[in-house]
Amino acid sequence: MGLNCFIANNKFIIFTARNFSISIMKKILVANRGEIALRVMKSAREMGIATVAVFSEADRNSPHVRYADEAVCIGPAASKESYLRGDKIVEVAKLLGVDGIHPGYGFLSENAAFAKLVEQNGITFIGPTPEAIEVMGNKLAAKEAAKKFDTPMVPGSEGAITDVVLAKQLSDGIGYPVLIKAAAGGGGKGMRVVERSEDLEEQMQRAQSEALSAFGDGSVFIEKYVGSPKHIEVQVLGDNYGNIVYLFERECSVQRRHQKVVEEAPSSCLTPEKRKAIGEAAVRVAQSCAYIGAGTVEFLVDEQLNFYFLEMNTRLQVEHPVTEMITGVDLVKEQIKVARGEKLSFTQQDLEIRGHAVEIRVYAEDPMNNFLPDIGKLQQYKKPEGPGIRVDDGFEEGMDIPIYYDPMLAKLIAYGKDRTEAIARMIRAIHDYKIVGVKNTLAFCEFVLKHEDFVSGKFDTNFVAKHFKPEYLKQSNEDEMEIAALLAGYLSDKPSAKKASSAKPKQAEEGRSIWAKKRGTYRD
Ligand code: MV4
Repeated sequence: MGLNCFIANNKFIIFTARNFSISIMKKILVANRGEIALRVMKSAREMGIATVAVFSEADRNSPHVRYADEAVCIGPAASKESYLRGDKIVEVAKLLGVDGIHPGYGFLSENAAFAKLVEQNGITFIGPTPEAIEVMGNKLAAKEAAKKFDTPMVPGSEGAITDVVLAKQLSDGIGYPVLIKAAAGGGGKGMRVVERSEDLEEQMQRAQSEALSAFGDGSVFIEKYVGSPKHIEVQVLGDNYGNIVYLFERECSVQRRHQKVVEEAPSSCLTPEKRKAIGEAAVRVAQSCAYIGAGTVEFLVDEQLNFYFLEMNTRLQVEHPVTEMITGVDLVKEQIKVARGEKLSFTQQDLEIRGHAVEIRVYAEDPMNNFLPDIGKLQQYKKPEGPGIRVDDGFEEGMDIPIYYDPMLAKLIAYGKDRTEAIARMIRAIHDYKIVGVKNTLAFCEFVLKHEDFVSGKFDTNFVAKHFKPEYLKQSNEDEMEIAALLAGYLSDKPSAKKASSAKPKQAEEGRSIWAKKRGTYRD
């Protein structure tokens, strides 16, 4: 163990003590399920690392259990009794001689106490330090840390605000509308828009009591409300030696009630200058908590392209594949390498954007019925394939979709030389995807991808609320049936003479970029 210091922005940072020697990582336990458990185990296997799966009674027949070298049942279906049982997971890890635990996303991934417990038991937590998780887990602490590193913030209160009179003075000064947010919140929970000075007192009291009952912490803060923002996040990666790089941004504005629907990289609204500025701001946020591993810094971007720090996610994110596709970096591999004490093998100058990637999340939900989660048997399941297509999933044909967990069935990722090609490949892949037995969001995603405001890049976080109506899908279903009927008639008259197009994927050019050093694992 040792202390490490470095100078950034004329500020002297002292790292908390961490193990600076290269540690051996022969066996990794993945404290998760579904697609992300598989995703992590694939990279581990490529690195010659053995894998341990943990699973609940509902997941006995899951692919992640079969894929792992060893698998242990840790409890009943309910997450609280299985995937959230950090104590049991550490017990299993010790029993099986595990060197590192990867938490995936959700479940225990941003639980500082779990990260601490893992390390206290002599096992490497494949993620940031408990201190970084803790600071960024509290929105106010996160803002305070980031502010010291010259991070642009939405105008608002300094810290928690309890006094209504002060809150009113401040809000009158900022100008309405303002937004009241819970310090312990996140993902949009406990937010309240206040349109007029007269409404402030009532809304603030409501926000405080809501926050108290939801998070056990009633502190709130106030920000100017940005009306039509884009949600842009930056992927960062830090090592134990003070090196932090950014792997560009992901555009995540297309979301429905704080659930992301379509993500892409890069964002089509940024200029190279803005991209550099937002990337460097993200690195400073990561520096503010001496970040180690893969993390994501979220920003709000307004219509004038001003960007403001929102929060930092101290985990690997669902949408990480789009970043992998455009940079050629395997983020899970880098997480493992950093966790075992290696220096980052590339610098900021080595990184560049190649092409464009789009991801859609396929949920087992019914978009025609207010996105009601659907469960049942996957009677037919056939994935799309072909140039530029990647599917990260955790289910197979014949499997039951359990009710206990997140309804995400799969992530479909399309890569192309540019945005137009990526979108065209995505629409083709949606058509080639066959999911029978469970209602899903494929048609909804197709609606988004074909919408002129999505195609032109003129969209913000209001896109779905503004444009989507369930009737549109009914209409398109009818259209498709009509087309199918017409086609059937046509085909019965004349035999089809369909030509298959076979566009060859472009070979990666040699250069000084990271593409020359590493092969993009998932490209084509
Ligand atoms: C905002 C905002 C407008 N103004 N803050 C929602 C989730 C949480 N992380 C922060 N969020 C927002 N904060 C100010 N000052 C609008 C949102 C917001 C939003 C942000 C990102 C993605 C989708 C969103 C949907 C609605 C509102």
